Amino acid sequence: MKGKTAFITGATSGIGKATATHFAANGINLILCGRRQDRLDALQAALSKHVQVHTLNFDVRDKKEVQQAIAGLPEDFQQIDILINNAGNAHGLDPIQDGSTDDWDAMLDINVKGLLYVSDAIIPKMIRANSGHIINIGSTAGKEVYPKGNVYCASKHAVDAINQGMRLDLNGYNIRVGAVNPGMVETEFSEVRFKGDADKAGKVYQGFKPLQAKDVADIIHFVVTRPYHVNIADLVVMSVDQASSTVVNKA
Ligand code: NDP
Ligand code: 8X3
Repeated sequence: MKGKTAFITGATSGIGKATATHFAANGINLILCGRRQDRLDALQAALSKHVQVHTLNFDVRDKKEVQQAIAGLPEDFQQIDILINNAGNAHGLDPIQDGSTDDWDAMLDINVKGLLYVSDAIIPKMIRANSGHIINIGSTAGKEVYPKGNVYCASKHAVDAINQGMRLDLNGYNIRVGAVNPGMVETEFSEVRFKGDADKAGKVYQGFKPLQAKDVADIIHFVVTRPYHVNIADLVVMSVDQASSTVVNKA
């Protein structure tokens, strides 16, 4: 994998940031994406000591921005060997009858349409190269539905379907496609879900040992470092304390 280039969306925090750090330590060049420029700059400064790093600032919801950012990549970063479709989040945790349509728009636009816009811009490069690896970050929320999870779960079920669809349609192009579906991971995810309420977010991870972003990054690195003919199609990972979205062994 040394000298290959990975394109990571949502690299400014959580799973994406941990994956960028883990990849850099293993010699994988990086294209890091997000909207928070200060964080992109800090990551570039830290990780470019180890590998080549290019940053792109765009909102995955903005189709034009996505297309222009990827079309304008410098020559050295034109070939993308690994795409980590990670940018995403939950907005709200409400029964469907109380849900906000703005929250629903955000989740479907970011987690589903954003993932598609980025993939649309990168898949042709992989087809031309007759090589590539796409990892879609799904969730246990894409495998089951939990109370009040309604639209977030729908968005991750869509990622599950898109992952399967990509693998079917790209069969024959020598491109690996697979999903990594984590259970609860302690990141900024719940802070975003609860709109900055750190107390409420912190309680989600209290009383048990949740996955950490670096645990998921380690698994993503394992997935990309298998022999090229080995494609891990769909991987679910949870804390030992978690059995399903709703069954969590809390002290
Ligand atoms: P974080 O909130 O820590 O990170 C989310 C990342 O997505 C940030 O880097 C953020 O960057 C980026 N992002 C969010 N919205 C946009 C947007 N509109 N355009 C571009 N980038 C965006 O959460 P996680 O690391 O936990 O989440 C990463 C992925 O993992 C998500 O797809 C999430 O659904 C999934 N997941 C998370 C789990 C968890 O329990 N934490 C469990 C299962 C799956 P910026 O704000 O700078 O744009
Ligand atoms: C994030 C995990 O359980 O909050 O996808 O849906 S959960």
